[in-house]
Amino acid sequence: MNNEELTFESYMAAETAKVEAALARILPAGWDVPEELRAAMGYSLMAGGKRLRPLLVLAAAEALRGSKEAALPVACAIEMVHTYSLIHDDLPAMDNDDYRRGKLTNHKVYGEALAILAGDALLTHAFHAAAQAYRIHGVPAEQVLNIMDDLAVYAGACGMVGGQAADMLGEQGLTRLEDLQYIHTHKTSDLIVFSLLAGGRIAGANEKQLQALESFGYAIGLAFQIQDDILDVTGDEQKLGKPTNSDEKQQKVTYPFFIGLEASEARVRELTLEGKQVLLAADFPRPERLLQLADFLMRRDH
Ligand code: GRG
Repeated sequence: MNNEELTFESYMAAETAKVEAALARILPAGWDVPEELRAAMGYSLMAGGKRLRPLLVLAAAEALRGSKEAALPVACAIEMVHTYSLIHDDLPAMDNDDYRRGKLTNHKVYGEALAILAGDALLTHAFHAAAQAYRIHGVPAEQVLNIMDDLAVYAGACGMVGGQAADMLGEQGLTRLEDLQYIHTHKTSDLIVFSLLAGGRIAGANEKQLQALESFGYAIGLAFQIQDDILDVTGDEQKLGKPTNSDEKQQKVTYPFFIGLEASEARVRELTLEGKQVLLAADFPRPERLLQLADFLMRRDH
């Protein structure tokens, strides 16, 4: 059976397995890495998670009939960056969380210093991983350079790190929905947009196609984060083994805090629809998996 004939569930299972296998090979056994550092990196990288960002890289490449094999190194790179951000976010200096994905957080197992280094190593190794799109799969060097440039920008000071800083600095007095939206855009949507652009670039997307992927990404990225805010209020984090304190939940300034739960749910549906319409208007040869992923994110319960 070829890929297009698989049900969405089988497609997701097959793509996730491909990503997991590639991630498991990311630090070859022969490389001279201190054993504890290797273990700390692998502990969080291989701890499950939805693998959403890699799946978006692969689906964007597929939407433009690009090679998913060639997209795989970049899919791994973005998951490494995402994993580093989670490790650092859980540290005592930031969110001070004991559990992530139902397991003890990295610093709870390896100590703070090694957790910081594991995050640093995942971030820097991500650029090496992305380079394999050129070295092994022959993606043109210019495309890979653009992907690496995007990665630095979308994950860095004007992207995810900037969003995290704004979140931290505004923690005491966030009073406007626009400010929350700024945080969501950078902290969450930027890596989603990067993933879509990277898949598009691997497939040789033109400027118009990249613009459509970007608009789609910002729409589903915000929908994804509002859904996260909704799940925060409705308490599904407990399913992941993360104990939540009900006072903490009520105090959190999230989307439902500003516009209420029902309006937030409606916004998730609207944004998903908007994103899908942009993609359909762009006339990609195989947009089906991206459209299905958008619906999947809207319906998710964790
Ligand atoms: C420390 C530089 C730095 C950044 C941290 C990712 C992040 C930024 C903070 C984590 C907290 C949070 C709610 C971020 C918003 C993005 C988000 C919803 C992350 C969780 O992503 P999922 O749901 O996680 O894809 P899994 O576990 O499925 O990979």
